[in-house]
Amino acid sequence: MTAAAPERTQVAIVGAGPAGLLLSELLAAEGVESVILEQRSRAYCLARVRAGVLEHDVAALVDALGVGARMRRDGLVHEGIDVQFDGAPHRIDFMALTARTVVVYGQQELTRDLVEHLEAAGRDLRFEAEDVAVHDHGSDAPRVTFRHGGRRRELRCDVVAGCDGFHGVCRDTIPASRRQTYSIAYPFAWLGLLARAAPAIDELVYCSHERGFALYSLRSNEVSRLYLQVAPDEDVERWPDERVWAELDRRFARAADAAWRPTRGETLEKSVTPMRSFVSEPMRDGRLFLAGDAAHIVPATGAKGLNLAVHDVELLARALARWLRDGDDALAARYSDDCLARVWRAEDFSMFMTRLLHVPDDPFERRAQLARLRYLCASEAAMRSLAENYVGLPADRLRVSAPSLG
Ligand code: RFL
Ligand code: PHB
Repeated sequence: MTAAAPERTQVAIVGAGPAGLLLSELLAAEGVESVILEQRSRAYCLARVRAGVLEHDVAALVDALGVGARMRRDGLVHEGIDVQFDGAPHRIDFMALTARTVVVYGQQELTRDLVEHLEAAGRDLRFEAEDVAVHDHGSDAPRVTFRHGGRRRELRCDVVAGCDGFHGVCRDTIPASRRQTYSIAYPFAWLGLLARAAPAIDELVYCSHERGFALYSLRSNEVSRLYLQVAPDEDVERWPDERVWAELDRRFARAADAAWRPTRGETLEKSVTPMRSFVSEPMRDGRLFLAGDAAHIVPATGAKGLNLAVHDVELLARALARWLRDGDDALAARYSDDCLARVWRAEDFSMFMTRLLHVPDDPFERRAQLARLRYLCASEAAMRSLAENYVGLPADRLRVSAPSLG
């Protein structure tokens, strides 16, 4: 295989998930050049079904970048969620409790909006980049090597942004002696179903049932997204459509309305997702900066993964612009600490939501959990705490800046 002449950019971005795509947009808005290297094909990236909930400020950022037209048209603004247990739904009213909302808009759609916007603007986005490897990030002249279009290539840069998700290569480029990882593996996974079916709900229903957790979400007025708590090693083949719908009917059953059940429809996608919590610290090593799932994973119960990725790259773009354009590295020096303040808050909230709703084996734990659920839905203070975390906390709630008592 022949080698192409080395190329150069300011920021080499590894990965075209939401973190990498949005980082490229944000950098361009600051006048900083970047190249995105993505191992998968364009079609694969646009077809990947994942998250669905955008925090209030994340939706506002997408808008401010000029990429929000379709999200504002097709996205669904939700002013609350239902928490269901003992066969009855209980509403948590975000609007009343926080004056903020969330936008339900598929990550798949946001990815399409970003890819099309980057391509229309003529930005450098390369799909099917193979064998991506980061070199010399401890020096002033980092490089990324890869294969593309049948040639070996080298991209020289000022900084590498590792936006390559949990299974990417960037995190492991940092020597184990210079990072610390923290993780929890939960004893269950989610079976996710995307169905062409008009949702029988107006807002998401998080349901804790003796048979296990279930989540009723949606993508549009015609497409529903449903999840079931299953065993961690569950084989999707053991879940033909009829079994999935029957189990959803059981878990979502409402005592006050025996006829109510999820609307059925053609299966568009079905898969099993593990639930895990993971953080790798610090999020920077030399000239390699990690963002999004490359540095941290949350269980999906809190709907925080995509939102965290966006918050990371918002800080990263600002820090890199200050450094590479203005010569001031103060924000770059703080990048990891600034991100981790929000990351750990979201880790705690996601673990809280997961433990609140997924059914434990231990009967003592289950009875305590039901007491927690009843308290949550009876106490305005408890509901407000959940609501403000769910819609997204402003930065000033992530640190204690002054003594608050005394
Ligand atoms: P991504 O989206 O994984 O993108 C990483 C990209 O890097 C590429 N890549 C490489 N490229 C080049 N060379 C390599 N060696 C590479 N290795 C990997 C990959 O192909 C990919 O394109 O990470 P990013 O950008 O950090 O974004 C994170 C989000 O995708 C993730 O946190 C969310 O999907 C999590 N999540 C949710 N987040 C929310 O905020 N709200 C939700 O409602 C929500 N629901 C969910 C979720 C995730 C789920 N699954 C399937 C994990 C529901 C589910 C079921
Ligand atoms: C989704 O719609 O995919 C979704 C919504 C809320 C969650 C997780 C996933 O907490």
